[in-house]
Amino acid sequence: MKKILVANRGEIALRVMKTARNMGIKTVAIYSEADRNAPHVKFADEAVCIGPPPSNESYLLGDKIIKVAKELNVDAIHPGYGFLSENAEFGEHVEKSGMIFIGPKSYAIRVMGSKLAAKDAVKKYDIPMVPGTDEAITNVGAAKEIAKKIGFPILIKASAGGGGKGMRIVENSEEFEDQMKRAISEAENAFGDGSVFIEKFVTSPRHIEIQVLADNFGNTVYLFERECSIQRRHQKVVEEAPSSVLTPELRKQMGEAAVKVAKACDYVGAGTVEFLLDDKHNFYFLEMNTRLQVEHPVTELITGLDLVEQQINVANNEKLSFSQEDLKINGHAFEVRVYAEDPLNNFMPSVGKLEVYRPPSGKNIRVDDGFTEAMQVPIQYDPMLSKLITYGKTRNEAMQTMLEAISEYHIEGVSTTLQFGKFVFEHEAFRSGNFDTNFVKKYYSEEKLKAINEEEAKIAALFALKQYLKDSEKLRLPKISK
Ligand code: MV4
Repeated sequence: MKKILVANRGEIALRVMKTARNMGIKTVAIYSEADRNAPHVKFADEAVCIGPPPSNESYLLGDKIIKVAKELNVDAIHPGYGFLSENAEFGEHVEKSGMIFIGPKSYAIRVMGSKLAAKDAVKKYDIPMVPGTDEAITNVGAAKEIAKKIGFPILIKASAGGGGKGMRIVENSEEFEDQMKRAISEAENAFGDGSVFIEKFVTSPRHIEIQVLADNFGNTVYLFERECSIQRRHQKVVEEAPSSVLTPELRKQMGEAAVKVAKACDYVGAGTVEFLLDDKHNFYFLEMNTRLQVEHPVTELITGLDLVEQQINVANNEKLSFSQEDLKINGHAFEVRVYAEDPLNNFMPSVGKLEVYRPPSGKNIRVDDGFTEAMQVPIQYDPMLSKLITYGKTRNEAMQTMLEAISEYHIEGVSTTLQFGKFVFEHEAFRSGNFDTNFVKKYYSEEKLKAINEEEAKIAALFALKQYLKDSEKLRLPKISK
């Protein structure tokens, strides 16, 4: 592999290119007109503008991207996350055009893209699943009887959904028919596939996902878990590895279950198997994400592996150079996603110019970003500015480093979720490890954050005053009357 095109933008495009360059592989960037001056464009050995700002006229134009890649003699295409990364046809077209798609085979993408097909594929492997139906509901009356047996609340999920899209909670049997009708028509509209199924609603779960890695020779390993329960409306905000609640035994069980899920769909490359963990520490398979995920760095920090390097090696038809027994967890890592959103205004996207952009640096701090000072944050794309990642020998050390790194991260011109990250890392429930997916709903409010900010402003003012009073003696500054 001599040349890779990265079919993506922002921090992930840059992150993939950095590894490629370290491996002696040339890089090609594609970009939209909104991203002319973006770091991923400047970093790449070659860059091609593929269209106007809207994603469906640029980053989503699979065939155009393939054409560009062929013209530039590219050997492989890395899709990053989002955009074309879980588009089975795109992967197929890349391979048909004589290039390598750095990702799984289209079969795995298709199977896991349909929640019902995924359930069906893993059925024979004895993977724990939430009680529910495993076929598309055609008879609402019969489904209602099943729901009564399972017990309310139940959740209606769209087979073509995922990541929280197309889900509906039903509290009692009276509202069942109505909710079911809505769910089916919503799924039809959103995905062009009205297949829905029902599951028992696990009320306060943790969201734990397992990173897996597989080569073309039947070797599949798990790279342990990421705890992703701190999320807001299915948008993850803080992730960590390892989880503070898994015992070594449970870790092994979940890891081995994840490997079976990967095998069930002939998985090749880096993938993630999502589980719910209930309050009694029962785990249930939810879905598999067939891409490199945003939060992959926390896994890299605790395993010492470069996941993009592993993806490239596997795509190059190399065998994994290690086995499960070689893998050990070393230390603890956190990630805070820094979005250009205002946590004091319902997390509204806050676009504008990055008047000041100074990320922290130092030992045990990693910042994956795709922005520099004075850049405009485009409105067309995901508002994530960067990922702030910290490492420590222990969870406490990594938490402490995160709080320091947040306070050293200077961004002006747009509002960011950094102060929301600080709120999480100062919260007793988070610090003790005693939290679930309801953390944000349960503990966060704009009023609380405002109160913390005001309290801090008061303390800062008092410190300044104390210092002034001290200095005014020495420096003969004007005295403040008390
Ligand atoms: C669930 C669930 C509880 N019970 N399924 C969310 C993302 C997608 N992967 C599936 N998700 C969930 N599925 C059952 N049977 C809880 C989640 C879930 C969640 C639900 C509501 C609000 C926040 C959530 C965060 C993580 C997972």
